[in-house]
Amino acid sequence: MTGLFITLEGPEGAGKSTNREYLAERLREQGIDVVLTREPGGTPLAERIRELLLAPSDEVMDADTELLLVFAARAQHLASVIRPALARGAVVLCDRFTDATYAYQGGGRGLSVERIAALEDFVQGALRPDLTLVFDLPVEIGLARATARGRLDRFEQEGRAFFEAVRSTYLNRAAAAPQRYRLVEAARSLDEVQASLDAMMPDLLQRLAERQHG
Ligand code: Z5A
Repeated sequence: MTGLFITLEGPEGAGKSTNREYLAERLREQGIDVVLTREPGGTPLAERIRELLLAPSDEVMDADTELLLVFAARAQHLASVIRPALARGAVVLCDRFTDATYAYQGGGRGLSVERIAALEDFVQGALRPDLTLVFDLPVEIGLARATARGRLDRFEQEGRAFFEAVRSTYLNRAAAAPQRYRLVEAARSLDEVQASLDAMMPDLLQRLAERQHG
């Protein structure tokens, strides 16, 4: 694997999608092969699983069903998109990955870390992101941004305690492994957020060069 695997994480409305595009542009300006993708989804089959996960429904989805669907989509995404891109030396920018599983199914739904970790090992083997940018902001700001966009998906209909648990899981994971995570204060203006991403660019380029040249 000579590429670099970068994931963007954080609660709803934190600006992951907006800034994913911005980062991809900055990297492409340097002539870098960038693959932009997202989870759940990223392949036609995984996008169909995403629809099942996000659609509000009268039938309550069991938390284990939700967990298995997330990892089923991830297995397909890894096999079809992420592993081939990393093998050819691309930078993969992925909007959410397994940290979201720890945050939503672990923190939000209360499933055990051990159960999630067992599936992580089974589906991913040794593969973990090289770098994870955690876009952090107070829950009420993120929910206001998501609500302003219109109809809420199945996750966005959860209550405040769910989103506080999601946020604190992200913050705890980032604090526990500072070499892998970078916190981005996402409540600031878009210009300020993007200036902080620009400041990370030398580190990203150096990590990629080290990976590609051994
Ligand atoms: N999920 C899960 O449970 N388990 C898993 O393992 C995985 C996922 C992988 C779908 O994800 C759901 O799947 C997600 C968790 C679950 N739950 N939900 N809900 P998603 O990534 O598609 O959903 P999302 O996080 O809700 O996406 P989002 O709301 O689009 O958030 P975002 O991508 O971080 O934000 P954005 O689209 O870039 O920005 C939102 C709005 O805010 C938009 O109008 C922007 O113009 C605006 N914005 C962005 N930045 C700023 C700043 N700095 N200032 C002002 N306004 C801004």
